[in-house]
Amino acid sequence: MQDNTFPFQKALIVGVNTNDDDAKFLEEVEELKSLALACEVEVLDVITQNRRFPDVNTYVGKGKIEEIKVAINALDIEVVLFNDELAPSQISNLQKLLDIQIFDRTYVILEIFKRRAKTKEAKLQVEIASLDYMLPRLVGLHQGLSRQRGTGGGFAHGRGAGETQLELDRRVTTNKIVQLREELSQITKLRKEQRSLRKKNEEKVVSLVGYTNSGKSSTLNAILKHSTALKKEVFEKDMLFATLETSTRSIELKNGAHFLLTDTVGFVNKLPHHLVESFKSTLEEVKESDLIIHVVDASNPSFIDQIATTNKVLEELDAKGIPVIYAFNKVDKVDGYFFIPQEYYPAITTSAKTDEGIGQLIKMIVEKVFDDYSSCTLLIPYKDTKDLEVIKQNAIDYEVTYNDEGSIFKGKVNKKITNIINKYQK
Ligand SMILES: Nc1nc2c(ncn2[C@@H]2O[C@H](COP(=O)(O)OP(=O)(O)OP(=O)(O)O)[C@@H](O)[C@H]2O)c(=O)[nH]1
Ligand SMILES: [Mg+2]
Repeated sequence: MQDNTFPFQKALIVGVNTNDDDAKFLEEVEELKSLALACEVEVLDVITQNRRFPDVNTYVGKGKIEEIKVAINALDIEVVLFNDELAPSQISNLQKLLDIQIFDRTYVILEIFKRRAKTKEAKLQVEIASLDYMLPRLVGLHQGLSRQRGTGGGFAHGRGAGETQLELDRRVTTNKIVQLREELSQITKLRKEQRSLRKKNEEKVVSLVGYTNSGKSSTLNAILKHSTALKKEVFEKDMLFATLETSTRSIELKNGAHFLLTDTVGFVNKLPHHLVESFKSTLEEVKESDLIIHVVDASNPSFIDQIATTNKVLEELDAKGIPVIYAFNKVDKVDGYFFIPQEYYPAITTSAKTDEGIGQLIKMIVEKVFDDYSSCTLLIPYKDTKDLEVIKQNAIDYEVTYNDEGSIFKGKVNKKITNIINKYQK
């Protein structure tokens, strides 16, 4: 009998461990559990199999299929989650064999993105990614969703997902993707225009990237506290994919330095390729940054793998070659001293929570981003005060004193105003 009082769908995870690194595999399974929980799906059991490759037809071997069937019956399982992206044929084979809703890791991640997307752009991106993913899988999903039991929580929750997928045939889906892409490209164009405007203003752009939940949004908020500009904090929360849209804040420091700081969507292990593709336009900002701050959760035992995952996605985005500073965040949660592995230099330990290292991080950002500024001492006669204003706008770390002849300016100045500076060199 169906238990309608249980708000979460009851799930079983099935995973194939293809490498020797058991700890990494188990971490991945744990992560899938949290991803599922974010979709109101509770994992009651995990069945794993060590194999060199997943089975091409059924992901796991025949014997395991029987084991899964037993577990489904014993635990009253409503949905089976597979730890990898399944091929369309695997979905439809498994669907026939298990006669239950089945979803793969990609689907779960897409589902979370769907739930979290707020802006028009994010919604479009997620929808395109979902349709791209579903197009070759319509048959298998169709079979599975026709059996939907409609409990309170879970994947079927109030979304009418079943009906819409039933109705979708390949042609309709393809047309829809074309139409959504067109809509997205209009928004992307607007973004591009905004970016080129910023370029014209020669604003420096710094982007925060990193694994989901590492503290990117919190780091942005912590840096904002050091800014003299108006503050509007970004959303931070202890959940996977709290941030789906990039948001940019202007940071203005007491020393005159100002730059734009962009918060971005987090990355995750096996981030679906379709998502990376459709989020590319949002992540274009990263590609055009002057500097990337790679935020790492230093308190997470898998931080090295998480760095590798993030760097892989950055590579996919063609964002390699941009200078990177690693911020090993959440050091307040680390017992004892945190040693930064040398290969990640330049790097710093931070805590967005306690503000530890944030001042130093800002200093490193300024040094890196304003490395085309040069130190000078200038004497500007009082009749040329207008020029002094221009110089101050293009300077950092400066001080102005006054004597009988005029204002004495000492500081670092942007080379682009060399012609003005040259007039007043002491
Ligand atoms: N103890 C501690 N917690 C932190 C620190 N930085 C962030 N957190 C917490 O970690 C959780 C995730 O922080 P976010 O800033 O939302 O992380 P994010 O990288 O933006 O995550 P996504 O947007 O989901 O990718 C929140 O609960 C934060 O309060 C830190 O330095 N120390
Ligand atoms: Mg965030």
